[in-house]
Amino acid sequence: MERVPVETRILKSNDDYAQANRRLFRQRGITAINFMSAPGAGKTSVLEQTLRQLDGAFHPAVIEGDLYTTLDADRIQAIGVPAYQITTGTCCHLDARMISRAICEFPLHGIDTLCIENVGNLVCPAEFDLGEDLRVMVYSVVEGAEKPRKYPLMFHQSHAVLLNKVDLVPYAGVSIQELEDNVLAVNPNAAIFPVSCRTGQGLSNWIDWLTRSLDLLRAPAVASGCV
Ligand SMILES: Nc1nc2c(ncn2[C@@H]2O[C@H](COP(=O)(O)OP(=O)(O)OP(=O)(O)O)[C@@H](O)[C@H]2O)c(=O)[nH]1
Ligand SMILES: [Mg+2]
Repeated sequence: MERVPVETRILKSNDDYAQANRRLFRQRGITAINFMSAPGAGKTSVLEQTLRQLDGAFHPAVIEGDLYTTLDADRIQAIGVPAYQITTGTCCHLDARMISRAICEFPLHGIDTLCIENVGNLVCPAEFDLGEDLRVMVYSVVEGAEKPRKYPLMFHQSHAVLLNKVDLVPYAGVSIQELEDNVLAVNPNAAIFPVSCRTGQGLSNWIDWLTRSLDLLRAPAVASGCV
């Protein structure tokens, strides 16, 4: 009898659900974006700022992932964007099956951009394809410049890395140049944006990049999903 490692089987099953999600998103003309970070790096703050500033050409909705509360979905609904909360209990990441269930219950009619905020965790979320088109990592600069080398997977997997909380650089004493070099060492293709959700610094560059990426992904010629 062939022995299949449990982790391999879990990821294979996840990939099947992710492919089904991806097909469904394509059919409905939805671009899905997976926002990942360690707890508290600023995913919901980035979403609040981004959704406020995306122009009316986009029709977004948000799926929130958290262990227990609906606090983040409440924040998104408060700015007038539809939001659905997945509470994972003890599970430290979202998986494609959770997204598959959520999109059965959460009407996506008229939605063309689905933002998914993953559970706060610097490691596990990056291992699970959700069927998304874009992966965006939010990193709090106060955590230090060396983390991309210590925890490379999420940095490596992400199309864009937002270096958030740059307003705190004077207090944290972290070098943004060293941090950017370390991100590029594990992911030379990453689009990197030093930003502050507190002061608004750098957000327009990020929004421009996101808008261009969404336009490209919506164009039929790049229906393969690569940016
Ligand atoms: N100084 C500063 N604080 C920020 C910035 N962005 C977010 N914060 C604060 O950081 C804390 C966490 O922000 P959230 O947006 O909730 O972070 P999150 O990644 O969604 O957190 P979880 O969903 O719990 O993982 C909040 O107190 C925010 O006000 C920033 O650019 N500068
Ligand atoms: Mg959050």
